[in-house]
Amino acid sequence: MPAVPAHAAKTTGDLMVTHVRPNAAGADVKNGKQINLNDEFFVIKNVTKKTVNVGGYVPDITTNTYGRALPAYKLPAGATARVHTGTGKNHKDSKGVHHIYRGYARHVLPNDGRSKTPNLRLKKPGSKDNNAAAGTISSCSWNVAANGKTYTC
Ligand SMILES: [Ca+2]
Ligand SMILES: [Ca+2]
Repeated sequence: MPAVPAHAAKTTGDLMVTHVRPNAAGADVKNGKQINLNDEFFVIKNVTKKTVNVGGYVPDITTNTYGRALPAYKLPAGATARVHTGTGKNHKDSKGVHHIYRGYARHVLPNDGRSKTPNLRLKKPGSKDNNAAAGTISSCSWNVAANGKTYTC
């Protein structure tokens, strides 16, 4: 058996939050404009043996109420998707990683996660973005996130 990390990601549902990059590489703001939004992301994995439509799942960032449900996207069995903060066309890249875009015009994941635990909850479709636990299937916590660094949940 491979060693299991002390804080291994887990889920009680079909999707699991496995990684997060809370702090996009480089500056978040340039000339008063929020930039590099798509280098801020979290990673979800379909832990089932069937395709799951991620549409409607609610990523609830526990320090704000910007939460919008994920767009419809069919994530194959066992596949992983980066869920980007900014705008783009949802797709699968040449390495087999899926990319889903949330369409914000600003960064939404706190670079400093010390004020809350967890920092991100993934909730079942129909759940509220109310910074509370109801509907949570998987979650992620971090501390002070370095520029462009990806963390394991
Ligand atoms: Ca951020
Ligand atoms: Ca929230």
